[in-house]
Amino acid sequence: MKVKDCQLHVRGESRFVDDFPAPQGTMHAAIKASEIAHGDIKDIDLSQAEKLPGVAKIVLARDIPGENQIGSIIQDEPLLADKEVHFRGQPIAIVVAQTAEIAREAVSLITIEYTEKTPIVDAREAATKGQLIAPARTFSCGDTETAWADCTTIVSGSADSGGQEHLYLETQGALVMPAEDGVWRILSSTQGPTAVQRICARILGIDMHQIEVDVLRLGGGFGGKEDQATAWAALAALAAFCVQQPVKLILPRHEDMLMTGKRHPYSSDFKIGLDQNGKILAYEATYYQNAGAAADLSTAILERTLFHATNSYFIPNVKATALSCRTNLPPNTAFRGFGGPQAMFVIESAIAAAAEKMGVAALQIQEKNLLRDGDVFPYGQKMEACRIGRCWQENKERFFWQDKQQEVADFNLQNPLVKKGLAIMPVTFGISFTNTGLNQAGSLVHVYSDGSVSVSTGAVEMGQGVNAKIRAVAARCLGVDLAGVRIESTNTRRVANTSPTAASAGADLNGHATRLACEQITARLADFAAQSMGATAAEISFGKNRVLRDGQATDLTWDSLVEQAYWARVNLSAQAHYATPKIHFDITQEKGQPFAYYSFGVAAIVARLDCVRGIYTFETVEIVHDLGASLAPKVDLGQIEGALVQGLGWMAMEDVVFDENGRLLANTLSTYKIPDIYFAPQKIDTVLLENAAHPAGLFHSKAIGEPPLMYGIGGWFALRNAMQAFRPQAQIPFVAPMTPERVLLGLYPE
Ligand code: MTE
Ligand code: LUZ
Ligand code: MOS
Repeated sequence: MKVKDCQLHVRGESRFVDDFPAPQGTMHAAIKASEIAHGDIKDIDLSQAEKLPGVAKIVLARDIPGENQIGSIIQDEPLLADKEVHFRGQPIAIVVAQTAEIAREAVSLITIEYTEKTPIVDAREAATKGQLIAPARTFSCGDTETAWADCTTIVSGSADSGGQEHLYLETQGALVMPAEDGVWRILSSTQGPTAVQRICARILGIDMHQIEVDVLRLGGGFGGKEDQATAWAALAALAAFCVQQPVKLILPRHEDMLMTGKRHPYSSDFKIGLDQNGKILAYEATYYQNAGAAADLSTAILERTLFHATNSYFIPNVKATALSCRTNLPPNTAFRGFGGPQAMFVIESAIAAAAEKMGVAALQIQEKNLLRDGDVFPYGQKMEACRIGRCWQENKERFFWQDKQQEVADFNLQNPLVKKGLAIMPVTFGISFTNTGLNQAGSLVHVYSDGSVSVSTGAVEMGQGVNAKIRAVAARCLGVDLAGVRIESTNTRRVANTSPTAASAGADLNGHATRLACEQITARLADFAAQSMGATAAEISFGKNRVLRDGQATDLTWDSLVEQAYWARVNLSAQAHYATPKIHFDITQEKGQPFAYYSFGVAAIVARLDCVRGIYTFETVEIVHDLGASLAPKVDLGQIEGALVQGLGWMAMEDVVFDENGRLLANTLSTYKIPDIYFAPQKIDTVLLENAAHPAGLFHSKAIGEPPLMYGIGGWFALRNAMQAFRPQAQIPFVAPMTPERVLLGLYPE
C-alpha cells in the first residue's frame, strides 16, 4: 500500500475477485437454483444441460465428499438442496463449464420437477404456526406490570420495518485453485475468511489446514459477506474438487439479488407508558423477525435487537421479547447495525406515538429520557462515560434547534402544499460482538531488513478504511512514516482463527493486536539500541523514522537500526493476539456486560415534502458524533456520511417486496431504488464531539462503521412530521420505508 486504497479505486487499479487473472484451465461455475419457495424435489433432469458442448460437470448434493451443511450458529442449511427446497434461489446444482456463458446456458437447460407446498412469507404467520428458528428470548428489568399503574399516558401500537438489499458493488464470488497434496487456495470476497475456510473444509471433508483463504479487499460487504460469502466459496470449492481444476464463480447482479439474504424485516408490537412529565416509566416490545428459511446469523441479530430495545433512553421497567421466525424467503443476514436499527425504529415509533397523544414534540420526550452515567440497561450493563447528553446539547446549540423549529413552523404556515418536518435521532450503539467469544483478533508484523514494515491481521478491507487505520497504528507504534508500512491481504495462513470483520470492531480488535505486535518489536529494538548507544531501554523510543533518546531525535535512523539489529540476530517479527478485556454475558440470566463501550451521536434532520406528488428531499442533516480521538478523521467522516445515506435509503426508499409466493418482485435496480447523489441530503454537516478522547480506546479512538446508519431513522420521522403538518388528523402507520407511495397512501387514505 504505497498509495491509499481510494487512489487505486479511482484509477480502476484495485483488484476484486473477478479481476485476478485466472490460472490456465480455470473453469466457470453457474448455479441452478430453486424456482419455488417451498416443496419437494421430485426429479432433476440434467440430460439436455449435459449435452451442451463445453459443459464439464454438473454437481449435485450427492457429489459432496464431506458434510452438506453450511450453518454456522445453527446447523440447518444445506449447501445444495437435496430432497426439499425452502426458498426461491436456493442452490440445487452447480454447472461447471468452459465459460461462464456456457455454464449459464446449461443452467437454463436443467429442468426440475417439484411437489409444491404452501410457502410462508410473513413473520407473524410463521410465529403463529410455531415456525421459530430458536426459542423466544426476553430481556427485562423492573416490572412493567406494576409500572403501568403509575403512567398517565399509555400507548400501544405496531411498527414494521422492511428488508434491505446490500448492493455491494462487487457481487458474491470466489476463485478456487487446487494446490498439491489435496490443498486448496481460495480467493473469496468475504468478511469472514475463517468462516470460508471452516465451511469449505466441512464440505470437502478435509482439515482446515488444507485450505488457504486469501482476501485482498471487498467491493463492499455491509454485513452481506459476514456469513453469506461462504456458500459461494464452498460451491466453487466443491466444483473445483469435482473437476480437479481451478473454478471461478461470480454471481451476476440479478442472481445475487435473488439468491442472497438481506436485512431482516421486522414486525413489532410496542406499549409505552409515561408520567405527566414525559418520563418513560415502562416499555414493552415484541419483535417478530423474518429470518427466512435458515438460521444464518438471525439469532445473533435478534440478540442485538434486544440489546438496543431502548436505544439512547433510560427506562426503568422494560420487557422485550424477540422471536426469530422461519419463513420461505432467502435466509436474511447481517446488515450494518445488525438488528439494532430495527429495535430503534420501534422505540422511536413508540415515543412518536406517545408525543402525539400528549400533544408535545417527540424531542421533548426524547430529551427527558436520555441515558446518563450510572443508568443500567435491561441486560445489566451500567452506563459509563455516557456522552449522549453532550451530543444532544451540542447539536441543539450548534445547529440552533429553536430557530429551526420556528423556521419549519413558519414555512408550513406559508406553504399549503409543501411541508417540512424536523426530527432528532439520538443513537447509542454498543461496541463489541455480543457473542463475547468473537471479540479477539490477531496480527503478524514483519520488519524487513531494509526497515520496511508488513502487517497482516484478521481484518478485511471492504471500503471502510480499516487498512488505513491499522497502517496508522503501526506507523505510530514504530515511529515510521505511513509510506513505510504495508497492510497485506487477509490470509488464513498468516493470521488464523479470525472473527469476521464486523460489529464495527474490526479496527479496534485488529488495531489493538497490531499495537501489541509492534510493541514486542520496539521493545526488542529499544534494548538493542540502548546497548549500542550506552543508554537504558527506557530512554529509547521511536519517531520520525529515527531512534529517539529522551524524546530527542538521534542520528540513528530507523532503517539503519533495523539493519544493524538484523545482523545482531534480533527477531524483527512478532505475532500478537488481542482479546477485549472485561466483557461477559450470561445467556441463562440475560445479564452481563457485553459491550466494551458505547458509540454516541445525535442527528437533526429536516425533510421537505411535496404533499401533492408524495416526493421529498432531505434538506439538511446535522450531526454531532462522538468518535473519541479519530485514527483517520477523513475515513470516519466518510463512514458517517455513507452510513447516514444508507440508513435513509433503508427508511425511505429501498423497498424489498416479495409476493405471497416468495418471489422477489423488487429484483432489479429499476424496481429496487437505492440512494444516489440526488437523493442524498442537500447538506450534511458533521461535527465531531471535541475533547472526547476515549481513554480505553485504541489511541483513544472509537468504532464508527455501523452507528451512523441509525441516523437514517430520523429521516423517517422527519417525513412523518411533514405529513402531519399537512394532515394533522392522519393516522400514519409506523411502516418503513416511507416511499412516495406510502406518503400518498398516508396523506390520502381513502
Ligand atoms: N463501509 C464501506 N465502505 N463498505 C462496507 O462494506 N461495512 C460496514 C461498515 N462500513 C462497510 C462500511 C459494516 S456492516 C461494518 S460492521 C463495518 O464497516 C466493518 O468494519 P470495521 O469493523 O472496520 O468498522
Ligand atoms: N456480528 C456478530 C455482528 O456476529 N455479532 C455481533 O454482535 C454483531 N454486531 C454487529 C454486526 N455484526
Ligand atoms: Mo457489519 S453488519 O457487522 O458486517
